[in-house]
Amino acid sequence: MASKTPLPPPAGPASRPSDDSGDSVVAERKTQKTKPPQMYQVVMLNDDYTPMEFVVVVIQEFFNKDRETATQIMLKIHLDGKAICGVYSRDVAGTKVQQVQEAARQAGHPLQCVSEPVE
Ligand code: TYC
Repeated sequence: MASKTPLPPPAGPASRPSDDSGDSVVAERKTQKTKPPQMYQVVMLNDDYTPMEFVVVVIQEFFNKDRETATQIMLKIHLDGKAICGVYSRDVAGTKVQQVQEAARQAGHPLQCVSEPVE
């Protein structure tokens, strides 16, 4: 078979009618469709009985802070009555609260923390 039927020229922009005739209309969305998820801050509360050292260790362990940062947060709670330990999605914030409450319960301290929507 020496003779072959020549292939048709490749279809491309030049051989095809343009998709955009110039009079098409594109609807632009005015507002963002999806909002960023609501975030939750975990706030730790002061009390008169939980040892400072225990609070520092809890903040280091469950909120991934170094010892110096954890100490500063603990002192802020002690002086101001409360402080934010971290900001997370709702599920993660809820888990942090449970972890802190369980650690405090096991150790016999009244340490409390709560999760609340940011803003
Ligand atoms: N106020 C406590 C004390 O004097 C220390 C403390 C700090 C307790 C922070 C709770 O979230 C807390 N021993």
